[in-house]
Amino acid sequence: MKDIDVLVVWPIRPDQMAVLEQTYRVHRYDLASDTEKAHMIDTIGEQIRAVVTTHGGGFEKSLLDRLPNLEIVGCASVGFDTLCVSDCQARGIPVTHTPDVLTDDVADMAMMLLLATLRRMLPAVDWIKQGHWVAQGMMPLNTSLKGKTLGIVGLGRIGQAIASRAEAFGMNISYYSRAKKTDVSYKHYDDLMTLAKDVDVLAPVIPGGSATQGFISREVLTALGPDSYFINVSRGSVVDETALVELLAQGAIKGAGLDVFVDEPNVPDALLSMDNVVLQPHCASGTFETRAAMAQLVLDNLSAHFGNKPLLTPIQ
Ligand code: 8YV
Repeated sequence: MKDIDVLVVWPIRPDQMAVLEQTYRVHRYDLASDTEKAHMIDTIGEQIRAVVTTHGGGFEKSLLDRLPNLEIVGCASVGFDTLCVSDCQARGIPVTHTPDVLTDDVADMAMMLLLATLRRMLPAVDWIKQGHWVAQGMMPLNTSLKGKTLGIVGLGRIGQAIASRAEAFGMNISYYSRAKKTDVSYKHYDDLMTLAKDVDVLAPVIPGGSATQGFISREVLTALGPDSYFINVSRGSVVDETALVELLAQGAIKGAGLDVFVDEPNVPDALLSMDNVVLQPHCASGTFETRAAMAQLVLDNLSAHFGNKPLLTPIQ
């Protein structure tokens, strides 16, 4: 398959990149300057049969339109809000993503944010480092997970993995989705505002993109109340981030654990100085093991396509 031209818009893990380079004729669009990118597409755009990218690298229609013989896009992420999926599918080009292999790490991140936020782990570290323990004694009390209600918005694979973890910590689980799930016993809400009023912690676990832009609105956040928390491991775009920052600053929400933001890698300055938030740099799937599995899934999908076999994880 060395005669198959693959455009790398964003690289996957080094081990899998080595296999990609050994197997296909790889063009490193990611390493090219803007001038070199334009020349690359001008000269070999017609040869490109596959694209490899990630959520961070994305794949835009302007580039798709320059690849007349593209057959498949492999993306190393479960979310695909930065890819022109519908435009690809309109041309009969499948786009593959990486569900399931990252579910546990993302759910672990949600629990880490939950625990660190409610138990105020980072202020506790400062309590020691700043000498407060010596000078003032025990730090102020914080909040148990046990007995609290976690409201999950969108009970998909990752949402259900978070729910089962939270249950193990003694939390009650409620969820919002358009349709009630028949395979779970958690309390279902078909109204987001009512869920927000009833829970202690709200966690959206829904895809990014225009359909969910600002889905967790200022009104929903306000309905949470001053003793509640917000946890986000999905996409920054699903929440009114401006409202979230204001409500956190006002104490209208008690705290937040955030792995995703609207304008990554830029995080609102106000969040950087708050002691009631735990911030992570969109690294929920950022382990050696999971990123290797995601990268391998990209390779496996390309291999299936060019081997005329069914794709493993095409976006439907
Ligand atoms: C990655 C993600 O952190 O899979 C996704 O949708 O957001 C994460 O796995 C992301 O792909 C990094 O750019």
